[in-house]
Amino acid sequence: MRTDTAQIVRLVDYRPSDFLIDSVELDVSLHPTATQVRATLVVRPNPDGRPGAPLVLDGDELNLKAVALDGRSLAEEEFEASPQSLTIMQPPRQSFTLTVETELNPTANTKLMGLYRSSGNYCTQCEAEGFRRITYFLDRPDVLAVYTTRIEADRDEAPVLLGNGNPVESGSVEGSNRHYAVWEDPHPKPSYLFALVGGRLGRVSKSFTTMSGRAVELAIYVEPGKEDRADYALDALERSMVWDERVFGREYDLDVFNIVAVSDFNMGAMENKGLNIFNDKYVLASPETATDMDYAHIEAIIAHEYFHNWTGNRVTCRDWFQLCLKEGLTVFRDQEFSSDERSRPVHRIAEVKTLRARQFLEDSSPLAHPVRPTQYREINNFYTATVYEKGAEIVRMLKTIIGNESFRRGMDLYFERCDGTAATVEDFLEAFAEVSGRSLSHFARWYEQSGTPRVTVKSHYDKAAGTYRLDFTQSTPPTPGQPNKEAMAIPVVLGLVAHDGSSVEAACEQVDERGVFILDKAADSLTFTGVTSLPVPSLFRGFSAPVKVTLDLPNEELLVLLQHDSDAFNRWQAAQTVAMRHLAALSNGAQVSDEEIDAFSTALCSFMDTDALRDPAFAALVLTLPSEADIAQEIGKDVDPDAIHRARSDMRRRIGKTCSAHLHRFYEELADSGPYSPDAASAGRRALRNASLDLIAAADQAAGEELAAAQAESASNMTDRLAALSVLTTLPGAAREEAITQFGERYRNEPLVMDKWFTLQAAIPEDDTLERVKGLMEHQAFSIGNPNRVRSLIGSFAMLNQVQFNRIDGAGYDFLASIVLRADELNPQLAARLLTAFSTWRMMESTRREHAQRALWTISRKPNLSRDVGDIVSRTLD
Ligand code: 0A1
Ligand code: ZN
Repeated sequence: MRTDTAQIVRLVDYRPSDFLIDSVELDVSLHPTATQVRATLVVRPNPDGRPGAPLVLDGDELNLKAVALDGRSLAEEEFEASPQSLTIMQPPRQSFTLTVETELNPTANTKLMGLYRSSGNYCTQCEAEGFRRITYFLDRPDVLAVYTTRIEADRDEAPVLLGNGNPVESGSVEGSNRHYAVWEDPHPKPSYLFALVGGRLGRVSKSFTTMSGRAVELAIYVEPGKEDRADYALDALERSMVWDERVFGREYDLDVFNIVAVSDFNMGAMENKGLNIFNDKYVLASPETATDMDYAHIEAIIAHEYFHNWTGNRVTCRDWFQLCLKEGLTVFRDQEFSSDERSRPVHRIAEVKTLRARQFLEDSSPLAHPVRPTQYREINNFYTATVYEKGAEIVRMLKTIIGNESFRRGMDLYFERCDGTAATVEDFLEAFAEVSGRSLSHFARWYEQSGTPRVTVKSHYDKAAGTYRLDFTQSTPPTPGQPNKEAMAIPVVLGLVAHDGSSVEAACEQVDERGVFILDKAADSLTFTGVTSLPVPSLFRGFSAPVKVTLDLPNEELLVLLQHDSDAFNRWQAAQTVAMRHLAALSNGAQVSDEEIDAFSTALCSFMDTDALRDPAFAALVLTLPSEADIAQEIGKDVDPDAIHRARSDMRRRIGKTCSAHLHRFYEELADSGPYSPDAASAGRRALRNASLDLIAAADQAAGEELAAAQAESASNMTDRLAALSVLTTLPGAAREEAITQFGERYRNEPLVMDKWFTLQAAIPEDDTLERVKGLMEHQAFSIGNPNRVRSLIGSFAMLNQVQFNRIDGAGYDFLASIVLRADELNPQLAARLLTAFSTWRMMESTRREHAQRALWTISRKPNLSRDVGDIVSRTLD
């Protein structure tokens, strides 16, 4: 394979930098194709580094204009420069000043790393290694400096100039149409948190007073004319700040907090100190253009980036192997925030659905890696569900194990001890070990061992003795580089439920008063005494550990939990488990009798009778069957996506028939009333109504089509309009095509809505979808250079459309391979992310497997692949 065969970076090779940089003065003169950057660095040898070592600064595609040391231009023999690095052979042994000038072309920067342009505005992205595309630097997270940034630009082109920290000066450049602004960030930070913005932007703002009385000006900058669509994000920011003060005692530390929304961004958003930069999809919302889910994502991502101010910025990471230290912890914090702001059980179910769909999938694929990886070729490929989502689950398990009070004390100690430093996972765990007095050395294995543990539970009831025994075994399958696994420390939160729904108060030594048992051996048993009738065990309440559970309970007993468990998560889980058993059997060609499906549907009906209108959001989740991708994962090998699609459609139809009366009733009773509000309760009613519509349409195409077409036409908000259109996409025919055309016309000037339109069409499970997707690539709203557009159309086809991406003729794979190669020439990060859709290839049946392997080989043989794509393709094929 001819890729950029960059070296592998290994955790064991970590050593401190030979030099430190105390301060950085950056002077950036913005120009579309010739931006001038002058960096003045105060550098000194690191007492922990190698004495007498040369100073080697990182660069990436840089164009060096001048270099001076303590004000003296360096002679040719005193340094070595290439676009990739700048070496000063014999730097002074004490502190010195290095001045480096570079010239950049932000217009030509299609990788969207470093300084680039989006809709004509200038912006930066420096995590993980983008700062080295601006100037030569020690571009590693353990080199912390204070920054002063002077930004200069044409007043017309960039009336707004923003930097990190606080604004200290601004003015005109005499004799020109240019102006400047100076920003000072007093908090030492690594280079990945640097940012600047220059452009024509609209603004919304609000004053905030912190708990100690500090005044902070909050502002969000967006495309002019879209200011009112930033109100929800601004409100979410304020709520996040209040929450972090209340729950974690964390206060904001600058005079301003700015957020800028841009249309071209590789990820969701970025936590640059005092100047967050966001993908506009996670800022802009109005009832006509955004769904309930969009509002929820905006709230979560605004919170996430804000929370990084303490978990990531004030305490940063020593090296990129510690990425989970900031990401897992910050995801945990944003999940807690959303749970407090919305419904905790509903949010927990949503978290677990995402974890299973993305992280469990990754953990069982050739791309599986530990939450703290031990090596990488390209760090951009490690912003994964494992680092983020499983990283958050580890923090949650820690809290479960040591308890709420110790957890908060541990966080306080961590902040106190590590503030202003670049920390490690060990530093984090040490704080909790200390406050709780517990050893966490076994628990730490969660950071090191990849793969999803499987826990099998067998139950035995001895009526005569009044004892109930649960036998647990655990094992973790082999993953790349880790053939043999050790037992994990798994917190199991559990309870026993009687068949009549009352909770069983039985004693068991190993279970504490909170119902927590720690399974830390390969096998262990719990014996409960004083059990007078056969109970149903409710295990892993609230999904207390990221494991796969196999339980020997019959469906009827699981359905007792759906009706009666005090733990809402397990009520939902019970329905999912029974549904999954049927779906897997049907997909494998087994007959599932009408009685069995009826028993399930009837349980759903009685659940709906008692609970649905009390918590519609929860009911909508219970009514939604596991996805086709979930079923494929459950089956695990020789997967036939067509059989899965038929099975799921069949089961939806059968449930829709049995529950028809309930569904129609909800559809009518939950009809839109009053003006749109994105709050969780209103969103829940819409969710249940639209889940009902989906099942009505599955059982009765004509009725579904009529209702959905009318709703698509008359809806007063995007949630209902999109849900209706989504139902229509399952029903081939003229009504659908008409609705798609109308939607496309109506929103042709709304790029973020056109993304939804691309996604819906890319997900149609029919044979001509591939041609449709190819046709849509020619649509005026599509652009191969914009990550949101590419992910909406191509990413959705590959990730959401199981049957068409995995076409038996291999055409879906060939298509994705060709797009990956095209995208790689512009934006390697985007290309590499698309490519991860192939990570399921080994679980397909043999014909598909061969086609996928051929497509992957085609990619791997292409000359000059980026490191991003080269790394993913080689690991996927390994
Ligand atoms: N730290 C950000 C994620 C992020 C990572 C890399 C980026 O570069 C393209 C951008 C953003 C977060 O966790 O939100
Ligand atoms: Zn983050």
